[in-house]
Amino acid sequence: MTMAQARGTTDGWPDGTFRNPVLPGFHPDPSVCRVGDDYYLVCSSFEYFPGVPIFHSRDLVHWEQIGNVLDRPGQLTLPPSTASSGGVYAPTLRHHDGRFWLIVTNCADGGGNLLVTAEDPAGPWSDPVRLPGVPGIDPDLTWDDEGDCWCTYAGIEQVRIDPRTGRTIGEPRRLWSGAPGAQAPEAPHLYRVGGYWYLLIAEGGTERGHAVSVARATAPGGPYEPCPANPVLTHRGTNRPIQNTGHADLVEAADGSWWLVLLGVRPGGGTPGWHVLGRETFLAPVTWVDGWPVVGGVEPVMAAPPWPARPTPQPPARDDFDAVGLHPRWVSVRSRPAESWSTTERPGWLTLRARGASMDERDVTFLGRRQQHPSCRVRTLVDPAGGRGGLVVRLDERHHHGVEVGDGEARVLVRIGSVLATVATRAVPAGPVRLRVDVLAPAPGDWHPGKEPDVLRFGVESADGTFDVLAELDGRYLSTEVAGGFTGRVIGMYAATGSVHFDWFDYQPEDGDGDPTPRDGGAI
Ligand code: 6LW
Repeated sequence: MTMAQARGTTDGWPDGTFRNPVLPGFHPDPSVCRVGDDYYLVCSSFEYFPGVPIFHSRDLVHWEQIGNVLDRPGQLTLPPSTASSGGVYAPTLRHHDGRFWLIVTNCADGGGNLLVTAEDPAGPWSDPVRLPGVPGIDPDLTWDDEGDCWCTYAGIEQVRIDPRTGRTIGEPRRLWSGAPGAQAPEAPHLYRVGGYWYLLIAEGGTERGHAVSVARATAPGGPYEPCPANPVLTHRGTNRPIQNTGHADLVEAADGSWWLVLLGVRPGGGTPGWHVLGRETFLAPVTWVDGWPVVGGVEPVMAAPPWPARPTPQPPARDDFDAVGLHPRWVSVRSRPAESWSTTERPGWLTLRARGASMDERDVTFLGRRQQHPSCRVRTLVDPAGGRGGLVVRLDERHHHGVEVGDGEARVLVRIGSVLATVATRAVPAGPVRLRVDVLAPAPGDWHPGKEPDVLRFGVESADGTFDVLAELDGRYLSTEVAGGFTGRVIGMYAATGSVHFDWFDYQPEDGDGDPTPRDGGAI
């Protein structure tokens, strides 16, 4: 038994291990910072509103969402012209001078790089300071010993900025572009560790060739010396279950140990492999050897950190919509106008008022949450009340499957690229109807070259729980390899016409063995 396993019996780590990903589901481009014993982490959010989900942890493994950094229109505008996978890319979160600082790119029209600050990471965050002089994506923030603030961004380039006004000072300079010939040097983060400035970057693109490389210098502006062991992390060309590893951020834990948070994916099915949950956040230990970081692997089960587990509160499986406000995990596409939703029109119910007439429309009224588990069961009780709406699994406007009710009928609608089909219908009684989707990952070892990554069963549930499956669909069409882009599946409710009411929404993770008990004892 290892030390970690011995500790596991007493400090809450099951078997002395933790499970990766630490933030499952569409949570890419993680950036992390520590303040005392508290860790905070943010992710990209693209076309979803509110933007930039922020999480808190006391052990780097268990994370609780405490808000969204860009949670009001004055901070984040995603006009209808915003394409899916446009919008909010790759934030950097830092704590400096008693405040939290977040810099991020809004790739939508009229967006650009912006900076917000907060005393409390749960918010409120300030109105944005714009940085028109900082071109490109993936901005990083760091301060040198003189107090000068440096913004480093994809390319890899750097410019000094005044973070209070957003003005640039001097000209941008090129720092490094990673391995000769490698595509997409991006996601830079710059750290002072001992006598060196370390520049951590991603390269190879965010797909199977993704990698993390590092260079160091004695001043933030360089010259940079590449690590002889680059890339310090990549899973390219391997058969590991976690692929596309890259876009990392480094953090020193309170005990002096070092860790990376990074994005990776879990492709499923046959060849070429389809990942359906988006790019997820993983945790990996780091040691320092001869002045360079060495990553201790990114695997589904990892040795527990050398401190007690501190599980964080998680939302319950069921959202009853009894509160006036919404949990921060709920996201809409591009905007959430106040007149498009209500929890008070019919108290105890969520009312969605239609704008765009289907999930194909960029202004559809939609409220969803990330699919975070390979297998899960999602249900909602919906009263169409003369309108039309339902339960949908969304990748983007061109890739979504759902079951909706209206006019006394339930129907399963499938959108795959330019093809839209109603694949099943059945009559339903007037009044509230339970809609359900089961997502089922294949059993381990169930593989052939054309095997789907998962199947989705859509249908109607009766009050005794009997599931009338109207359609069973191949999940590959709701994967990133088919749809393209940077996001992952989001499952939720929508209104296509009228005002549609939802009494509750259940998201129940299921283990591969069919046991509906979530692995973290109730946490979703
Ligand atoms: C992000 C870039 C990347 O800006 O993907 O994986 C882009 N890395 O750094 C979108 O998330």
